Amino acid sequence: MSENHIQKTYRSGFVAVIGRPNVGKSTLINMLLKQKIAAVSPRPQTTRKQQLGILTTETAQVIFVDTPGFHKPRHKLGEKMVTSALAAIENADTLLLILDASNPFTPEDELLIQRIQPFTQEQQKPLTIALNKIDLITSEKVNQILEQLKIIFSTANLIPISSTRGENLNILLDQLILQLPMSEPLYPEDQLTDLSERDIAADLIREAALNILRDEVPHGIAVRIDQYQEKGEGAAVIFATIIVERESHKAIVIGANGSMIKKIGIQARQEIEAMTGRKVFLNLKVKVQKNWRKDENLLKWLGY
Ligand SMILES: Nc1nc2c(ncn2[C@@H]2O[C@H](COP(=O)(O)OP(=O)(O)OP(=O)(O)O)[C@@H](O)[C@H]2O)c(=O)[nH]1
Ligand SMILES: [Mg+2]
Repeated sequence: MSENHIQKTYRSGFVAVIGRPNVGKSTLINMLLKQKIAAVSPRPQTTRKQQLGILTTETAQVIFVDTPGFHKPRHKLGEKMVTSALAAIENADTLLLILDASNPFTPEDELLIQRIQPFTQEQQKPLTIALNKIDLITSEKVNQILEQLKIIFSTANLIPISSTRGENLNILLDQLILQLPMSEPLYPEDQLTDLSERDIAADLIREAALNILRDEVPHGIAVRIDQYQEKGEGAAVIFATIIVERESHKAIVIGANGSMIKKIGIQARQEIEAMTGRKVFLNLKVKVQKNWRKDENLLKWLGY
């Protein structure tokens, strides 16, 4: 550990990154860490369980807790996702609420805002609100939303950002660090996340499926890693199963002459190679598990 880290002014703590599905929570964490650790997709409910993104600097260690998007659950998996987002709020030192500037006040946003009130008001947990995706709207519109937010949240820090363009991310980071308690780093300096490569690989395969498949199929997909063999420093062999809820979905995931699963495999392999820095051999198969999202045992078996 470097000298700086034992200084009395060092700060370290947990930032719960919360918001409705698809507002850009995981994108923001990947951008701040300058490394992709979390799956991201244009579809809601990409993140299914908590994941830490650990950013260590000379003055602070910021432990971002990526959470599943807050929504009204319709099955056991959804319930677990929402419970895990709420647990992150409870355990964090400070809260970072992400809103999508192109659609900032949906009923889901409002429900979440209500749910965090006891923490921000009674427990006085600091709240920062990042208005994300400002690249999608005019600066007049940004100012208008900020004015509205100031009325609702008189004490929160409000920061307009664009995660994909990297706009205002340093300002946001500096603000968050000020909210953290004085403490030595809580994790080793070189640790980026709490998930294993194996878990992240499963998420990257699901991410590829979310990106490539249309229709209703993607939400009913889970990925199970059957074998993850490292072949020295430079390579890994991965066998994985894509779990779907119906026979008809299996046919869609495989595609004509296996064209779809091939596409998913290529994209997933490239992402896993980028994440691990290893050459990856990826072997995918598809299996039907009816109603897995409602089955407690299957959910456990799949790591949820
Ligand atoms: N235009 C624009 N798109 C963004 C920005 N940040 C994220 N996105 C896009 O928004 C989509 C959702 O991003 P995610 O990071 O997966 O969102 P999330 O909040 O983690 O979603 P869940 O895990 O489903 O809760 C992706 O297509 C991102 O590329 C931004 O600043 N500008
Ligand atoms: Mg996410």
